[in-house]
Amino acid sequence: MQGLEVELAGMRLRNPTMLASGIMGLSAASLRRAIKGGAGAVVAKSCSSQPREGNPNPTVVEIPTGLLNSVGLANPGCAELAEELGRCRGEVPVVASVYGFSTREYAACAQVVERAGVDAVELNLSCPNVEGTVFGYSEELAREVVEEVKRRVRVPVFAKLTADAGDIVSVAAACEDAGADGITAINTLRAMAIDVTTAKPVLGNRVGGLSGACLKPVALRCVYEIAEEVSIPVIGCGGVTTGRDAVEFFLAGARAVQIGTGVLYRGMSVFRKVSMEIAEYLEEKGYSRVDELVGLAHR
Ligand code: RRO
Repeated sequence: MQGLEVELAGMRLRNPTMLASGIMGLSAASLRRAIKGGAGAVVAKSCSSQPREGNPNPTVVEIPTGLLNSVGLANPGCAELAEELGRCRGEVPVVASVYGFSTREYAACAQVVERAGVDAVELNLSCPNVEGTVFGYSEELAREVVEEVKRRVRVPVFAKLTADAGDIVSVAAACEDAGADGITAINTLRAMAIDVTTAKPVLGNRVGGLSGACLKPVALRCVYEIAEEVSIPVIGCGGVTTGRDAVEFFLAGARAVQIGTGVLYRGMSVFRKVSMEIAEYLEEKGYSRVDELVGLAHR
């Protein structure tokens, strides 16, 4: 498809759709399915230095307005995941998502996945489901992590932030100042559901992260405001299901979009479908490249 190629922190993407972290991203086989489904890049499930089993079931529930998850960073540890990611190299950029309970752990995980040959690292500064510090709630802590990781790795580093932070725009600015190569906005929002029959929270962990179409207006606002403040690329994430959703994010200032819950709604070929819908929009409006849309809503 013509006009869909984009450049993101030095990486060339065949189209601006990316698999979001956490969705099917623990094995090379599932990442390959997303690539076959047309993704321009894939982000793996977040990993920590040690393996984690995650939270008690149920960890994923569908609610009328979207999806709630409290997975709890279940992963085999960065060394094992890195091996898997090494098997996906080649066709499209592969991004590892790393998590740390300390600045040092973020940096160590980033080094492990870089050695496996990933094309970029996304720092998960915003997981809603793990006990401990959420580094993305604080400008100082986010800055510290980004600075340390940038000292240790050469691949592009993206910071994934949350609107649960008091001021996501200031956190994004601190990340840029610390050397981040891009901002991913946003992670899921802390949320819950209660079963009125049992009078208990539905998720095993009580509270989880909300994703899906209902997130789009919040994510779009964040991308719009962050894009006003920073000059590094912004990647939109939250409620992208159709090409029109993606176009809204480009107009707000995003250079690419990540799709997570949308995979559940439209299958693994959602990336190809969304790309085709973006191409149709470009043609309908007389644009030749998706880049031409980036930030137009700021005029
Ligand atoms: O694993 C999870 O529970 C999880 C993570 Br790490 C995250 O960043 N966002 C989310 O909604 N769930």
